[in-house]
Amino acid sequence: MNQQAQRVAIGLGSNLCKPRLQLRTALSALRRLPGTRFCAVSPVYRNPPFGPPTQPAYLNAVATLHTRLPPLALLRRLQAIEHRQGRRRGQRWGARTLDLDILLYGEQAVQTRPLTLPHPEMAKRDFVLYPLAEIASDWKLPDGRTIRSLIRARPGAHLRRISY
Ligand code: ROI
Repeated sequence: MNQQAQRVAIGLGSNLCKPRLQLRTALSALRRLPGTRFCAVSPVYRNPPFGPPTQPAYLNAVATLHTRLPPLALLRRLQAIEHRQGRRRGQRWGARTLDLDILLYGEQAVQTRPLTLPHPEMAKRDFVLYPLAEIASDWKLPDGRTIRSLIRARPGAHLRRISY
């Protein structure tokens, strides 16, 4: 872990087993990651499922961290947190107790088998862009677009801000 700390954005999502509690527990786990300083967390948004509609509404939020963990080591840590909180990989796009996605890792573009950065779907997902814009609207993707500019064309009408 000898590299310089990088700013990263983590997307959190849950729609099973007390989602509010799932997010709070995951945030505590993020605060305890080694080589990592917790920076900010967005409000929580309740929103309908993207994908198959036959599942409960989601709670989503985004956290930012400064970490010395390299991308793959961070991914493994996040998967361990998901697993501890009962995540079992089943149906693609199915309901889940906890989803932790690395959205942005500095301004790096990474294309490896388990990890693509920026997260390939983030620019299409209001439930990622809206919370991220509340804590890091000036962050630039590797192609130069800011979060603020990505959100401009998106209504975000189905998102409802709630408290933790
Ligand atoms: N839909 C919403 N609203 N929020 C999510 O976090 C989420 N995660 C997913 C799928 C199933 C694609 N849909 C989602 O993985």
